[in-house]
Amino acid sequence: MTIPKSHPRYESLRRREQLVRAWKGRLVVPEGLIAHGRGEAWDYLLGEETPAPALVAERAAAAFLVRARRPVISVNGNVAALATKEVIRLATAIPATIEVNLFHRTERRVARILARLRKAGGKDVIGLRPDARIPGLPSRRALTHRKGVFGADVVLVPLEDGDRTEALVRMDKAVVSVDLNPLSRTSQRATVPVVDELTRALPNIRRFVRDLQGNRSEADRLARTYDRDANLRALYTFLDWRIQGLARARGTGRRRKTRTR
Ligand code: PTJ
Repeated sequence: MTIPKSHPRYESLRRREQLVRAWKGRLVVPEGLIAHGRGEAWDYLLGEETPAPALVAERAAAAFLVRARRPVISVNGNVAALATKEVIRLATAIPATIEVNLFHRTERRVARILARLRKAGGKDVIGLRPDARIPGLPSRRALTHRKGVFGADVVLVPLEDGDRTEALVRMDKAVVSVDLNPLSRTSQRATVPVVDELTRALPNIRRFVRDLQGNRSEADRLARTYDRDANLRALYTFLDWRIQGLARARGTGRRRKTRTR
């Protein structure tokens, strides 16, 4: 299906098409389509734009990644479907290792996602033949690499399940999450929870990485002073303001700002 660029929901529909295509190509699992719908619902509430608190978290995320000794970006099926190029651009900018790590793991799907990342220019990309296990994780998500997530000091985990975030934090790693759901266990447990849509968050983080690479003292300051609880509180306040605004607009018969189909 060709979606006209003039369609008011062009970006959202394009993302859906990308996911469906990746599902047909067996990169994405059906559960990934459900997870995407959940993310979309939150994005509606957030106004389909990066909220200011998310921008603050994205800058802090960049600071952690710039200062890291062994930064790793974890990629699953949905992330590969939606943001292969952006993951590679970010990994190149940091620079970071990319590890394919799947919740619904099959070696074939890992191989397919690896091939997609390499074809798009990914160099330091691993995932097959894992040589370590994340302690305390019963799922196949635990299978990992010493050179990747297992040995990392900072791990970027987009569209993650809460179990692994918790396990990685227990391992004393700094975990940067990207998850539109501010109530998910991932957002609640990550060191730097970025509550934003993946394809908006990754380019923002990359821009901040570029800025901070030229200003290490600012990166140090940000990593030292970043307050995740205050940032999440600001996000909840933003959500509250959005919903109150929608309620007021309805009460007065004014048009809602939320874009609808
Ligand atoms: O490819 P696999 O096997 O590793 O499986 C990937 C999924 C996504 C199915 C797996 O990690 C999973 O089940 O994730 P969850 O527990 O559903 O969590 C995904 C989270 O990502 C949810 O909280 C969604 O709100 C959020 N989300 C979905 N799409 C986006 C998103 N957040 C940001 N940007 C999105 N585009």
